[in-house]
Amino acid sequence: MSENIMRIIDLRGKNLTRAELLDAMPRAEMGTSEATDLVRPILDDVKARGAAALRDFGEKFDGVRVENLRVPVEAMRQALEELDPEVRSAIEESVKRSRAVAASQVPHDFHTDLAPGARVAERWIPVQRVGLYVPGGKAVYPSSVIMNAVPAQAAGVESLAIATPPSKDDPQGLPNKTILATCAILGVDEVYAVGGAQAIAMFAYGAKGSEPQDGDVLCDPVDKITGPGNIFVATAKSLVSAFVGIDAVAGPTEIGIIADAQANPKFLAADLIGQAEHDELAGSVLFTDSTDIADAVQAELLERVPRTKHAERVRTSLSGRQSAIVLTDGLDQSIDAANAYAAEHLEIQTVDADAVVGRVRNAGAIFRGPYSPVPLGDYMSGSNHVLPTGGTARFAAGLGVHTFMKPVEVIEYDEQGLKELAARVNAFAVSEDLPGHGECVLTRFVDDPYDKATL
Ligand code: HSO
Ligand code: ZN
Repeated sequence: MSENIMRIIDLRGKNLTRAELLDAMPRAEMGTSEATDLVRPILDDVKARGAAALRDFGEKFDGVRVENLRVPVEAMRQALEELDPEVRSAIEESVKRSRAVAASQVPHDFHTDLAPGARVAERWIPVQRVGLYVPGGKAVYPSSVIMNAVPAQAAGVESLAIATPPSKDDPQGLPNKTILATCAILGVDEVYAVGGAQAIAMFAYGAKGSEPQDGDVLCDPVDKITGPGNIFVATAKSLVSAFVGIDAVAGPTEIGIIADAQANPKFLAADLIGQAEHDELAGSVLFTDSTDIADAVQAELLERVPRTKHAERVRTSLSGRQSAIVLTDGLDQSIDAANAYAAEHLEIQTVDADAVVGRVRNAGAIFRGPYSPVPLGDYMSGSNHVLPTGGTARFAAGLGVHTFMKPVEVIEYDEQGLKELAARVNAFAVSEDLPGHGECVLTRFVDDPYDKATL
């Protein structure tokens, strides 16, 4: 018999502390990078020379010098016309479901009345202008355009720009056609054929034009940048994050699955492979208290991995140290281990799935039951597939309408409301040796706030 593909982490009979449990959970070790030294000059050059620098970097890194950095709306319309009808129908269904969920996600303004004339309100205000980066190259994911653009639109973001690398196979360097068609479906008409760190610079600083077709300004600066990208894009995002908003910088994608003896090993094996297909570093972790299931899944993997298209990538990923079958004493320990791992995606394939869902504390998104597999969420469930990786689901949430909005409190006190608190605000201020603070309040009620005798 050939050797099993996934390693086993056996937690049975071990009563681990939280720290030990965290330590036992598999994860890839990320190398450090020298990208900063390469990225900083790109940012500076785009800041200084705008579109001229963008054209130079496109030529250098993408192998094509693009005249029309701003993609003509006509090119997007045409890409949509030429799109395979089946793919078009898939994209449209995905957009429809994502829009429905996003619409119910829009947070409501509210207020709290604390006393007569004393109210604190909260207003949710959309970010005004957002830049969305869409990678090119091997991993072109129109689904990620949907996942970023739909919540931004639902939030009421006024202007949304997309940047994606030019393709050197196109005579004008137009970006990937499915991406352009998706932009047309989404109604996004500000799209730039600009990739890499230079695209992030363009969003962060804006870019002045350098050719007549650019006008004076090619691109206005944005308030927040979202979207995935390679190490250079990620480094550029973190460098500009001092003055422009960014979403989280994602690590390799992951799946955790909690399964009991009743789960279907074919489903489990397929779902582990589906995640591993993304990347040699993708993490796939199965938590189970059933050795029969563990054995059956290993057998399924031996059968299936050689038959899937990206067999080598999948094998590398599943046999890497970031992937494992975690054997537990029972459902309780499976749940504890899954909470410690804090998977980006967590599938629950157990008899009483709802009871398990209720006990999950840490996961980017929870896929409940055998008919809610992760790829459904990747493409079309209506949920968002931009989720916290690397254990950050312990404190972070996935992308949503909230990503593109800010809650702002409005303090609404009237004379009566303030008067009731005047003496106590003053006392607090004096205790912090900031009497000028107290005088702001007192001056509204007494003739001479500096004369302590009159207070
Ligand atoms: N599973 C990926 C998203 C994706 N899958 C896009 C296919 N296309 C990270 O959540
Ligand atoms: Zn995926």
